[in-house]
Amino acid sequence: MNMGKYITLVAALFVFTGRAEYKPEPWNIKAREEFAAKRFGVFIHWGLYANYAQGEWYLQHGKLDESAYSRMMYGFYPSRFDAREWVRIIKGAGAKYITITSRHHDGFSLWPTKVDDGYNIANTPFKRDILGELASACREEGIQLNFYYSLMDWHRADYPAGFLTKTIPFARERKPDYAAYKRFMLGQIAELIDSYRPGVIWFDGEWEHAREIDGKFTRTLDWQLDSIYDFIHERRTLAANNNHQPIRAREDIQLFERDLPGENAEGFSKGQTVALDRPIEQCDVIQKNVWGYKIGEKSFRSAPEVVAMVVRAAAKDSNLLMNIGPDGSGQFPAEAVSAMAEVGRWFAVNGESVYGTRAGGVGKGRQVVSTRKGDDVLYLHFLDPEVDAFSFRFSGKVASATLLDGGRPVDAVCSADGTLAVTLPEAGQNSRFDRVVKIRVADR
Ligand code: JFZ
Repeated sequence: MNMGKYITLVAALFVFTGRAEYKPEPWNIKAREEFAAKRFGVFIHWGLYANYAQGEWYLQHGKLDESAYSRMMYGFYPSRFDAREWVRIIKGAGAKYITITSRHHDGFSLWPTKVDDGYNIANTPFKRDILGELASACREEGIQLNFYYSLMDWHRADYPAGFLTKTIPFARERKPDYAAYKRFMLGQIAELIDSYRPGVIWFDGEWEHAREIDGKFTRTLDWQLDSIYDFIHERRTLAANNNHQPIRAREDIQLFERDLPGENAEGFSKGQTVALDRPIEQCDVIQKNVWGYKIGEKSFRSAPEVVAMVVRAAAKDSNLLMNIGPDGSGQFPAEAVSAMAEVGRWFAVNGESVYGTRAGGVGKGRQVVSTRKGDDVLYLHFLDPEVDAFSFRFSGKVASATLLDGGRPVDAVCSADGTLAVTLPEAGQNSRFDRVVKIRVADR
């Protein structure tokens, strides 16, 4: 074969196998759009670590032995776990989906998986299929269920330990074998999708093998993520990865951890370009500084704070995934329950200004932000109790301007120079919650 023919053949093969350029299928585009329209979800970090009540990293932070830590499997009995009650609280908060840790870094699985070595819920005294019960409760209530899945694993001997996993005292002999570990992961992911039909598989932990070493971004393991994403997509499920890296073609959602596009508040999204063609999701915590329940952490976000976070995210075209860590009894911390109930009361009145909206495009820093529905409706969110008025460039015509809560008319005065001045009717009342003005734009 001459060289020219060879090159043509290779090129044809690339096109044929679809490797040249990835294009999401129509079901996938639709699923992304439906996911983005939800705007508000609740993250749940739960596993054996809930019993230690020191956060989800306690195996590593506490310098525990993996073999000592994992014995908690025989003491895991969350007697108050009630999936319906969780879903009632979450739905009542106004959230539209749940993302739960099917398996966190400690390697313990919250469902009776058949493909592991027995380190899962079936071998606890509790025995019940937590993900199964949650999936049924979500299906009954029309809430989407998604699964966090850790790529990094602190329990399995075949996992090729990176810089972090190596710090964990491990009694057995490590036999790094990524092919075997990947088979295990794909087996679990197939089980998760076939049994519980999640909307999204949400990965985390890639970063232990992709980070800066001596000032140079270095990958110490080839995770073969494209093939994992293809495996998930074949099963009509979305894939996301919390890796703080520029988004890959096959990743369906761009994740920001405790940051919003362009804010880099926690330093995680430094240098991250925003994907304009993908839904965005920001995750954050209600019990501060921790994802898994921590008994000594007394600081919780208030309801107005949670509402403001969802609204600021929506104003940047992003969802908010607010984490709650249930305790070892299976209950959400009381502070989270009462805050979420208050959040729900705000959403019951103001939800239309968040669900299914896009970034509004106008605003004033963190004080006033906006969302919109098409070109017909603009929602102004007054997030600062001290700010009751806002002017912005506006070339359209206002059909009506009302306070979403109660429907009273709002002063919205157009000037000849093309600005619209909006003043709240309740000026001076300093509500702790976001006050929303709904502006209907007239047909021109
Ligand atoms: C991870 C987990 O380690 C943590 O326990 C929690 O589950 C959170 C949602 O995700 O935290 C991260 C994720 C990414 C990086 C660091 C910590 N990273 O890219 O450096």
